[in-house]
Amino acid sequence: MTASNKLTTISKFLSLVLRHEPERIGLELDTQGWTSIDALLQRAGTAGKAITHSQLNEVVAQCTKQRFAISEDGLRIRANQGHSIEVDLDLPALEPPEVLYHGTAQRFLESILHEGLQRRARHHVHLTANLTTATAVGQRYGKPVVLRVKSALMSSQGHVFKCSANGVWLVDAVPPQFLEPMT
Ligand code: HQG
Repeated sequence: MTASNKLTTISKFLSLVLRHEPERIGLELDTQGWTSIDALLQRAGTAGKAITHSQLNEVVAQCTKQRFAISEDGLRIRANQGHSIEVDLDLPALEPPEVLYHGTAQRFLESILHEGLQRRARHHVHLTANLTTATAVGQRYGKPVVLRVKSALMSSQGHVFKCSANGVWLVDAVPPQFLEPMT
C-alpha cells in the first residue's frame, strides 16, 4: 500500500469510529464527540488497525476537508462534522451567506424538490458556500446536480444555521420553497 493510500485508509477508519460506530473498537466519545487520543490508538491497535501517533497527526493535518480536530492540549480528537451518533458539537448559530449550495445526485432531485432536503442518517443537512465542493459531493452518488439554497431568506424566517470548524454549513432541514436547481 502506498503511503497516501495508507493515510486514506486511516482517515476512513477515523471517520467510522469518530462519527458513527465508536463501540466497534470499544471507544467512548464524550457528549461533544471528543475522545482520548491515547485510548483511540490503543483500541485501534487491539482491533488490528494499528495507527501511530505521527500517522494520526499526518491524517489530521493533511485532510483537505479538515474532517478532524485535535484539542488545544493535544490530548483529544473529534470529527468536525458528519456524525450519525448523538453528539453536541456546541457550535454557535451563525448568520449564513445570502446563498449556499447542496450537491446531490440527479435521481434524488424529484424527491428533494417535493420534500425538501432532509438530514437522512446525519445530524444535519450539509451545505457549502463553494460551488465546486457541492458538485464533488453530489458526484459521490451519481450524476451530480447542484441546488441553490436561499439561506439568508431561510434564516430571516427562523431557520438556525451553524458552521462546523471545517466550514460545512449545517441546518436541520431545507423546505422545498428555499431550493432552486441550477442548470
Ligand atoms: C439526499 C461529505 C431524496 C442528499 C460531504 C444526499 C458532505 C435526499 C443524501 C457530507 C432528500 C444524504 C454530507 C430527499 C436529502 N429525497 N434524497 N428529500 N434529502 N437527500 O452523505 O450532504 O467526506 O448523508 O442530497 O463533503 O451528500 O463525509 O449527505 O445526497 O459535507 O467528510 O440524501 O459528506 O463529507 O447523503 O454529504 P449524505 P451529503 P465527508
